[in-house]
Amino acid sequence: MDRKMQEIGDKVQQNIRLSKEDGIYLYQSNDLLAIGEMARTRKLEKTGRYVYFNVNRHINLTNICVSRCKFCAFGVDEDGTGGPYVMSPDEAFEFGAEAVDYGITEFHVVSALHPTKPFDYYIEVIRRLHDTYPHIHIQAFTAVEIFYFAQISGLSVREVLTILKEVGLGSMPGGGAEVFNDDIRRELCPRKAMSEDWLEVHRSAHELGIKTNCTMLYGHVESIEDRINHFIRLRELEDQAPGFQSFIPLPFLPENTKLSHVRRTSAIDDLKTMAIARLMLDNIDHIKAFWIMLGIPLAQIALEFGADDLDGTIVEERIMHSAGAQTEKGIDKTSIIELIRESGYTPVERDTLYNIIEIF
Ligand code: V47
Repeated sequence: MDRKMQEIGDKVQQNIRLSKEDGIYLYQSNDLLAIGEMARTRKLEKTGRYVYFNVNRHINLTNICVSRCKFCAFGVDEDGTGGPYVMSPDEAFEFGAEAVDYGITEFHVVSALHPTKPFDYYIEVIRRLHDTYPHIHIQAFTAVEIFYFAQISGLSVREVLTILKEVGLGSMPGGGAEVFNDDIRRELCPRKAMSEDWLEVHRSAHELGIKTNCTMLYGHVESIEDRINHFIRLRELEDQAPGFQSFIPLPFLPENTKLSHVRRTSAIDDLKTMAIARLMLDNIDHIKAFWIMLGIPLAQIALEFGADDLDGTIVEERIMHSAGAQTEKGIDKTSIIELIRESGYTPVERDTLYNIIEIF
């Protein structure tokens, strides 16, 4: 181990925050096991041998989207190819209700930026699910959607969040963050919230007592410096307005996107990113290995690289599968418990807010 790596190791041991230069150094290093070991130590300090999962159902209300981000294979035009669909509030309700008997504790509702549906439509979807199943937590709408709802309704972001909270929104997922470099956003996704907009929505949510997650989409056109800047902006927001529960690194899946020429990230990059996220995001407790994207074998290994959560059982994932994810669209609870046990960790079913439901 060289001197700089030793220095970073000492900082990690003494809980001293890593700098931007440290983060870049880690990315440039080939000493994957040293990086993994530091991240594993941090994970063990934070959450011991627990590895969390939840039993949830994803409901993607529509794939019709005015944003049409270059990295996305899910969004389509209203009158175009690719099977445009939009669920009515009744259909969304039925789709969610089907999963209730499987013991889900969370509805994970994410939409697209639909050209004509009014804000009332989204309110109605949340209200219906919450009124019938008040015990099931609703995690809904990325910051990009919330920002869009404010634009289409003429309300402020704070008003949009307050209304959604009143009808049953419990927390927000972390999507839409992509990478906080507005030159890249202008190139890949110019028609949606910019970096500061995304961060401000999460700040408002945290101030209103709504917990959120955060993500980073990596492995497209961004640089290592962009990734480290992204981590730094997330942890600065968490310092100022705490409320992030977990971070989910999202490796870019190029299939069926306008960036299909880009090579998929390597396992080395995925594991490094997991570990460096754990080390840089010292004020965010949970790091998720989203098995849907990584695949189960790599998600299991990621548990040795700082991850402490495998997300959920999901049932029917659409966004990543449009972009070529080869994994199943869902997994049952017994299998998720088994794969955590196989990795030598203790499976813990959690609710969305990380309250423990059962330790297996
Ligand atoms: O915002 C879109 C990303 C996100 C692709 O908060 C892609 O717990 C890779 O954010 N390749 C949506 N990624 C999913 C998401 C999420 C998933 C699971 C859990 C949570 C959580 C959040 O997926 C989008 C975008 O950043 N994305 N297209 C693609 N081709």
